[in-house]
Order: sequence, then structure tokens, then C-alpha cells
Amino acid sequence: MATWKVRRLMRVIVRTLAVCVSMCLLGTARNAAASIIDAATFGGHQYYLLDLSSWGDAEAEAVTLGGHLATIDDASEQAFVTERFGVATGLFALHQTLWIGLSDHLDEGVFRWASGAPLGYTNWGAGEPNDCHLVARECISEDFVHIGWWGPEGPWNDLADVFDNYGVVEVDNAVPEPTTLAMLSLGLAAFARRARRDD
Ligand SMILES: [Ca+2]
Ligand SMILES: [Ca+2]
Repeated sequence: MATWKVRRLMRVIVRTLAVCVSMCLLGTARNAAASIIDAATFGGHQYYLLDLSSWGDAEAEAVTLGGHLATIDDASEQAFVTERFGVATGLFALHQTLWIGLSDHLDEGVFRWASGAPLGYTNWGAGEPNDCHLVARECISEDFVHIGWWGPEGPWNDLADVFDNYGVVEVDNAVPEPTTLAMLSLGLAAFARRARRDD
């Protein structure tokens, strides 16, 4: 076999091994479905912590639960999520890495919340988002945001969806205020009276 062909084959083998090692080091066994492992409420919203999964699987489960992966609106919500769900676990006592509902997979460089809420508050780590997971000196695009393990401040990082994280689901449990319900019932009663008069 020609020398250049051997070198090219070796490069392919090295890159493939690098991807495998990288995924194994980060504990990336894929889950078919993300199950609920914890729950809490904050600010009138229900939150669930999902077991390790891809961002896509976690968001699909979040929709099934009636919400989306979490929309972090401000520093108080960031603190709640990291302190409640970002606890140290595992052999090396790493902080859990948490999927949140932010991504730029639809439009590179334009980060949007899965909930559709406008992007205001951010907590990017230094140099993030960088859209680059280096494998054998080449970048794999990073389009999905997680709260990293670098400390309780929980800086955000864009990450490739080949890695599993714990998904944080947020469901808006808001119910109409009593006054709203009262006004609605009064309106329906008036409509019914008028309908009877018109018969
Ligand atoms: Ca990206
Ligand atoms: Ca990144």
C-alpha cells in the first residue's frame, strides 16, 4: 500500500479512537428515554431533573411532561437550578452537568430557548460559546448548552449533543388568578343570559 494511503488510514483510525475515548471519559452511554430522578418547585414553576441523556432526548421528555428544558431567566433561577440540582456526585465528586433549554442548532450562532422565551440573562463561561469540541485537532460543532461542572456558579458551555447530561425540565404551573376566573365566569353568565333573551 502506498505510504500516503497508510498515513491517511492511520489519521482516520486516530480520529475514530479519539472520539471514542473522549465520549467514554465523559460517561456518554446513550439513554433511549430520560427518566425523572428528582423534582422541586421554584417561582411557581415545577422543575424535574432527568437522568443522563442527550439534549434531544431530554427536551423530548420535557415536552411530554408539559414543558421544556429549563429557561434560565435571571441569577436567582440560575442559583436555584445549580444549588438544587447541580450537586456533587459520582466517583470524582464532579458537579452534575445540566442540560438547559438553550441551543443554536437551528441557526448557528443564534441561541434560542426551547420554550420560545426571549434570551436575556446569560451566564457563559470564559471563552464560551466557542462552537468547538476539539477531536484530533478538528472541531466538532457545539450547539447545545449545559451548566458546566466547574463550580457552584455554574457557567454555561455550548456542547456537542454526543454527550449525555442531566436534563433540567421546567413546567409553568401557573393557574389563572381567582379574579380572572371570577371575571370569566361572570362573562359566561352574561353571555348565557343574553342567549336566553335572544331565543
Ligand atoms: Ca453552535
Ligand atoms: Ca463550548
